[in-house]
Amino acid sequence: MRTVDLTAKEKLMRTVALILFLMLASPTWATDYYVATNGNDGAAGTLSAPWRTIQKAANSVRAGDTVFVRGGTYREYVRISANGTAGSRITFQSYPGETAIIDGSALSAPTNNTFLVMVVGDYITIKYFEIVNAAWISVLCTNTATQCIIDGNTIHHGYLKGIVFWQNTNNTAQNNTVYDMYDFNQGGGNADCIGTTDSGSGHTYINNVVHDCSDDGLDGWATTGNTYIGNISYHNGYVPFTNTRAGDGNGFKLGGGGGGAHTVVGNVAWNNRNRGFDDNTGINNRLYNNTAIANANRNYNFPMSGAILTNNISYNAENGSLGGASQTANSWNLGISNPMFVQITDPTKSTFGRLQSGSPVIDRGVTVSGSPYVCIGSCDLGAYEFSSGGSGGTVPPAPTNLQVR
Ligand SMILES: [Ca+2]
Ligand SMILES: [Ca+2]
Repeated sequence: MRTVDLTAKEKLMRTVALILFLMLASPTWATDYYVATNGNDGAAGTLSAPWRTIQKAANSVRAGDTVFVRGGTYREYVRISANGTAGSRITFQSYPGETAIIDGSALSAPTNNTFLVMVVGDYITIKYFEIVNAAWISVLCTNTATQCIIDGNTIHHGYLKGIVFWQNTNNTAQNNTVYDMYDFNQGGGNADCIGTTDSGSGHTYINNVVHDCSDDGLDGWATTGNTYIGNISYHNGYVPFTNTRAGDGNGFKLGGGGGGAHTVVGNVAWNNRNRGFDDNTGINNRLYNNTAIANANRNYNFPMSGAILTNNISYNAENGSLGGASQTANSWNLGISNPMFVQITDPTKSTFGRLQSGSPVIDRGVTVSGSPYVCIGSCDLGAYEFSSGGSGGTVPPAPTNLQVR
């Protein structure tokens, strides 16, 4: 009996092992494809025989696939309608160490849309591209797209908005640099660096740097429940790279069209033409540990109900109405007029907006339950926790793919 028992157990274990092996070894069919400026759309799409157009790749991919685009300039509209899944995203990216440029100049307008890069499908990632000279919106995730991730791109010199999430939910823009958007024959009034339109909710904006767009830096108009973490927004609202007045000029516009209830943590608004952070009629916005400096028409403006402002810094400009806001441990509540920044003249340097060691805002904040801001000791005010070595403030998301650039 003992021998029989052991054999049965052994068989069972072997069966389990076989099932596990089959599960682990089961192919996902994920394929890497390649596009190059010297490629051919009739080729196989491999590294040695790449395609010529990104659109050919977009027409060919399935869930789990990655498209690597070699360095060089691609003058084409890109429309991505394939769908990834939660576990098998479809990724389009510059080939490691190279930069693929999607250039909208010298293109004849397509018949159905003028969005330079248009994502229609779900679970699509677009990363490490340079996207320039769009005749309308540079990158759009449409109303049929969800779980879009726009990551690490440089988007500039476009006509309307740089990145738009349109009538949809749960899309992400992170680590992008967006600048020089200007709708010159609309007076500059609609060219946000990063915007939304019509409706939507639950979008996430992390660690983007946006500047010199003729309307707003980050505009959450008509959307609710977005999260803004660690973004820098500056010198918006002017004809790009001038001081000539153009559109609205808010660093962060947090309402309008029924929008609001955004969570805004660890961001910097500097030198915008209008407000640094503005509710724009949005209610229930929450702002923790942000820094607003020298915005020309008020740093913070929150007359609407339900706003919560905690641990924020305002410097070198007045605030507007804060009549609707619950306020705790902000620099103006504590009577701190000079937070003692390392420097506030060059936002391209990592010292921008950081605190000197003797700053009076160090350890003066309160703990905010649920805030993604990381405090060292007691919480400081503003976007960057003072540290002589540790890591505090808003912690960037872990890289999903390492790349040498
Ligand atoms: Ca706007
Ligand atoms: Ca601290």
